[in-house]
Amino acid sequence: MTTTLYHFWRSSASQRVRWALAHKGIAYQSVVVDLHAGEQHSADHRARNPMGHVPALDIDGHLLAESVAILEYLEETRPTPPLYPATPLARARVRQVVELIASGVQPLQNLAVLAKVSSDPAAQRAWGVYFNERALKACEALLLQIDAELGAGRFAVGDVLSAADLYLVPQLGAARRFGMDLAGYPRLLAAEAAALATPHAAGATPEAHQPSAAR
Ligand SMILES: N[C@@H](CCC(=O)N[C@@H](CS)C(=O)NCC(=O)O)C(=O)O
Repeated sequence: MTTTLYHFWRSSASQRVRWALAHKGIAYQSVVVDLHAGEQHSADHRARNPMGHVPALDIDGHLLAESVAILEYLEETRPTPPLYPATPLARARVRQVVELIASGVQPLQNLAVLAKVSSDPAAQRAWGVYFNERALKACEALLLQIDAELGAGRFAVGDVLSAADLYLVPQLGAARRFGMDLAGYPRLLAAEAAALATPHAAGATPEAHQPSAAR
């Protein structure tokens, strides 16, 4: 049965799922939904995801959307290699980081929200920076708390790559696209460097999927 990912190169939520699929060794067919051309609003795409967002994943004969639901489905159906740690507390911490990003910042700065906020690129940028600074500051403090609680690790949570990293790295990319200098977040940068050095990180990045990369 073919697995198909509907995604867009620059989408941070798509990057999370590309990375999870690669991490778990799941081959997929790639279908681009061009957000800049408004293809997310087409009837075809709304049938895949009524919210009109990417990513959507057709897997095992099911059409799934929402990256959190997709990652947890992949984890439950293909547990190895894992993306969530074994102990309940560490799993809760991974989910806390995931939620901080998936609910606490990314939805506030996606294309539809920015378009509603203003048509002025400078105002959109100021909005994006405000919400990214707020969330990244919280995330920096959270990772330090987790280090104190579970023992300092190389990645966002502990010494094993987890879903927390798959959310953190794309969000740092989004913050940079808003022009932010991230030097004030050393714990986040250290986790990012460790995560980007893992085997499947580079293949999931926006740069690896932008249209010019395929030519
Ligand atoms: N909570 C969703 C977020 C999906 C989402 O916001 N996707 C963005 C791209 S990163 C999108 O499709 N935006 C289209 C738009 O805003 O029109 C998930 O984690 O999958």
